[in-house]
Amino acid sequence: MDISNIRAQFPILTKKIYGHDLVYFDNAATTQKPQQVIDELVKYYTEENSNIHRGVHFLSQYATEKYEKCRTKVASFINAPQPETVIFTRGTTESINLVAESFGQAFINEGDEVLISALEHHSNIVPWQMICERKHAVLKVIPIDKNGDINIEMLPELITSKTKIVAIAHVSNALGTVCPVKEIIKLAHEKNVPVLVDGAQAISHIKVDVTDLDCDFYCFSGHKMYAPMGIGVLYGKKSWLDAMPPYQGGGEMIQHVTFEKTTYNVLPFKFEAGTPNVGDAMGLFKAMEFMESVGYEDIAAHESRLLDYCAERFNDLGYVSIIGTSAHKAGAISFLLKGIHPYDTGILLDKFSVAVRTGHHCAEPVMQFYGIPGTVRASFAIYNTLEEIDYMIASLQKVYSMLSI
Ligand code: C6P
Repeated sequence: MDISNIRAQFPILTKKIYGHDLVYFDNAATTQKPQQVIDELVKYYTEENSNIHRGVHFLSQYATEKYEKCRTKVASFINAPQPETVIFTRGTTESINLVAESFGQAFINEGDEVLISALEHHSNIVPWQMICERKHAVLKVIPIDKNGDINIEMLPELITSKTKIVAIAHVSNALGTVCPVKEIIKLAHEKNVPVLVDGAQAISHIKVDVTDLDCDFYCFSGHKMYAPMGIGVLYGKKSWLDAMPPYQGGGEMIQHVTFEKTTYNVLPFKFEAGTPNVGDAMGLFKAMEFMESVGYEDIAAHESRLLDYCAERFNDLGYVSIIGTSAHKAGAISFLLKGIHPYDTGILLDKFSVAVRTGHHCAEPVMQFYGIPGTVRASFAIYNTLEEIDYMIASLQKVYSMLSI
């Protein structure tokens, strides 16, 4: 794999910040965009822009066809059985809120239980808390161990006859732990409990096959997989999506409206009220093409080399503690310099033009578990290099010598 060829496709990577070459290690927050994605947005708004599904004119039909082609491509990208099981949303957060609200409205009642894990991002906690509060249901949590692995042995006792859904991250954004979602889904299904997988941090690193996983719902954001912000996906099994009520009301999601009664549209339109994000769907199409041009095998191999190398270099320094030491990690490494607040490390790294994320990473319960205010997180993408890690390590040595006096 030719990384310099891949890097050449990302114009922002030539940017200098404070006079240094940008080292972008904040890919878990959002990835950078390749030229073909950027070009597609310009092309769409220059030549193709139109509202879709409602015009008889050329542009409307053309844009409709391209938008639906994107849905079909997403379906094949994640091996969903039918395109109509792919719902476009604004991102993972909206996908999870859609399920919590709509599934919760139909299937969660007083005294029922929703099971999540202690690793979750706030987006996979708060929507469930909100529906549980409204329905007087109970939110239960699968604990994690010191390595940041989910305590899967506890699952059989945590899934009870009252459990209505399990919602779990595929990859933890705070620690990088890859969760054994296939095993969790199998265990939950043995008790007829559906499973939602938050794939926000998995989709750019791991080949996702929703049919093989047999998950009931899978959620991800385009912007974490080289696509624009503002477009995301909810995959759902057709039987669940058919049984769930609409999430939002408005244009497009209806069949007929009278003041007395409204009948709803078929899938996927039932869950896509209002004008959708057509331009960014086009960008998502190009992002999937980009990822396919590299291939998941090469992506995973390269990124795991980066992770292993980074962990080794941290260990060599002797004053770095890695937070989250699971044997199964993808994409991100969280760490602390001994005795130094993560914000201080992050702010100084920025001065060396190294972009990392600091803080609780919208996963406060994970930080509470470790009894720390937050971490510094370096998260990698396909265009990152070992040399960039060397540069971060050299920068960290300077940061440590400045702050450890
Ligand atoms: N995590 C991070 O820096 P949205 O914002 O809807 O695209 O994704 C939300 C989300 C849900 N689940 C997980 C596991 C996530 O990591 C994220 C987003 C970013 O870690 C921004 S907080």
